[in-house]
Amino acid sequence: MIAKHSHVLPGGGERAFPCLLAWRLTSIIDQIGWGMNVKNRRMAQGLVTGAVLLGFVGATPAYAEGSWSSYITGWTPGSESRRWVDNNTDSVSTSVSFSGCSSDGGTGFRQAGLKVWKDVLGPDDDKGTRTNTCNSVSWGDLASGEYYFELWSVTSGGVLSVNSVTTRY
Ligand SMILES: [Ca+2]
Repeated sequence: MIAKHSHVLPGGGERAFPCLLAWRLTSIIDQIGWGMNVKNRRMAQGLVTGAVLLGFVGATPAYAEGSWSSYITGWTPGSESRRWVDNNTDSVSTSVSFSGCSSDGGTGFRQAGLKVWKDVLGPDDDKGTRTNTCNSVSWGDLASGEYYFELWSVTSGGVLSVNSVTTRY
């Protein structure tokens, strides 16, 4: 953990609802499916759970195991995002997408250097810096762990705002 600024973004919990619904349907099948043998009941549960999750996750892109969306106002180099936990249950590349970028320099927003850190005991693990030109940048399929990104640099000026930030992992 690197203790710098504490510009932690709000968010999270967006996946709780489909999981809860899938659990409810699974328990309903448990109640009405007592006549089935265990194997058929498991299969029915799996089909319903899969259908429910597909229906909701279909709205978020590329089958990522997780994502969160937020925004940035008044970040300076050193500002950090919220943390997210990647369980590495898929092979999705970790990415940070920006849209609606502005900075306080005379020539307007050009680019932001973003560094992803793995939050570990002791010095955090640097996963590399990518140049975001108000698009999407990726770090590849990262191992399981807790991550965040840090604003490393911004051009032009020194203060960054982004209307829409989406992190997928
Ligand atoms: Ca993943």
